[in-house]
Amino acid sequence: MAKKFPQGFIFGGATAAYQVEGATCEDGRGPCVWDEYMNRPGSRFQADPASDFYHQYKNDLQLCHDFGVNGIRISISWTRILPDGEGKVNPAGIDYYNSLIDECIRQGVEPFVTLHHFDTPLPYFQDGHWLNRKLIDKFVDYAKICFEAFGDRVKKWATFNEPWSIAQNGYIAGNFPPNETFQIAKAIQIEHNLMVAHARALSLYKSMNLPGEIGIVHTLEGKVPISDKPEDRHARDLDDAISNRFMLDACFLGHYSDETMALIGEILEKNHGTLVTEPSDFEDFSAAAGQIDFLGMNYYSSHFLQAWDGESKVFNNSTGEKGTSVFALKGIGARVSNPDVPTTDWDWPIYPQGMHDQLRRIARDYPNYKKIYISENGMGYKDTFENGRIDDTPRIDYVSRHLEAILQAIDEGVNVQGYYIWSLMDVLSWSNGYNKRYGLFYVDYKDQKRYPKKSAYWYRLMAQRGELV
Ligand code: BGP
Repeated sequence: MAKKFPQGFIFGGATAAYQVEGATCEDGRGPCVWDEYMNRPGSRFQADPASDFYHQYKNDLQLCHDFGVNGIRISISWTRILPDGEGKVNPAGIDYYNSLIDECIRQGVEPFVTLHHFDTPLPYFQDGHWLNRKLIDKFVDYAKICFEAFGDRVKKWATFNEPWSIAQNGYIAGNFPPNETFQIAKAIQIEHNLMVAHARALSLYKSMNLPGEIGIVHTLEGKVPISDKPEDRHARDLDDAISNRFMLDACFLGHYSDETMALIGEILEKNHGTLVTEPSDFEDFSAAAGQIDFLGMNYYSSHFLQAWDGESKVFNNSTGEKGTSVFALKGIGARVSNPDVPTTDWDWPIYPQGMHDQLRRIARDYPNYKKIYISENGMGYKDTFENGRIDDTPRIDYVSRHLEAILQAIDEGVNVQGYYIWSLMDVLSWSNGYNKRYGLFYVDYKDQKRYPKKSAYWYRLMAQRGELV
């Protein structure tokens, strides 16, 4: 198999505003849902200063430049731009992102900008979050301000990061605010509402004739039946429908297929829920599906599914104590361990084949997809820091096996044009804090100094040669 990446392939690094910026109270930024959440008594960690990217972005972009990282995923903090979520624009917020974007360009590091990476303004979160359709209009208004302010220089936009994580983690697994559990119908409604907001922002962007492209970032979790039994295969189909297929249909078909709705309907029935849609939603879907420029695909892991007819039960391993996770959902299935597949300390199966299979699946089921960027992939690891050296060989192994899976899919005709490692530098992990590190660059949180890990040197060599090394 060819080890060369296609011409122009992006070797990027990914970040997200809330996980790297810190400075949550500086320069007029308003509160987002996570500020209130992390500041509750008993919270295990805080978002200040995180990786202090708000002040250190020039150093980080210099590191990108020096290490061959030619693309960076950043997100815009909605409440830096609009402290109340709507109304008066905060000039300091616009200034910050202008400087950041200009510095990216100056260093030859192309910015890939996500409008919403989990950090909904606090007042909207308190007013029903994405269950409240009012938020759809608010999001589109905010998107317009960003397109107008930065759209001359930003050439890659994503509307949302991982709608499924907002829905699943907040309303099923309970490890994101509002910490609800097993509200499966609410999660499906949120997915739908987010797809409407995505579609409307995307069409707005297209109507503005700006010189860039726009898509969405989905986390595509591989779903594999643990056996060939029909009931395990059906559990796989159900989990795939709620996690992946429902939203991919909205984004790329412009409607929910009958097969998808049969699976979603079965899940809703078993959980005594309904989905509320409006006829105009499907006009919005269809208009956006005809114009979407790319899929941003985040891939970390796959799940092995077994039939499950019990009640829902979940235990989130958020400390890295291997082997403690539990995940079984009523009307869907149980995610079980596969003894042949290794896992990270946080129980995420390491399964590059799943990435290849998801890439092939996009090309097969959504042939209008145009192109894919791998917008996140990487390994959470408890790095050890010894005299300024960080030997993260397991991470290099993880990433290189996933890049091999990508190259295989490219070889088979899937159009993948870039890879953004999660993460550029060590960052705040939403529900795991600071001991789960992902970065190419180690952050010493005591003084915010950066240290290239072994993986950073490896990544640079690969980027220089344009081939897997
Ligand atoms: C994705 C998010 C990222 C990042 C990553 C790693 O779901 O888009 O923001 O956090 O996962 O997840 P975690 O930090 O939970 O290990």
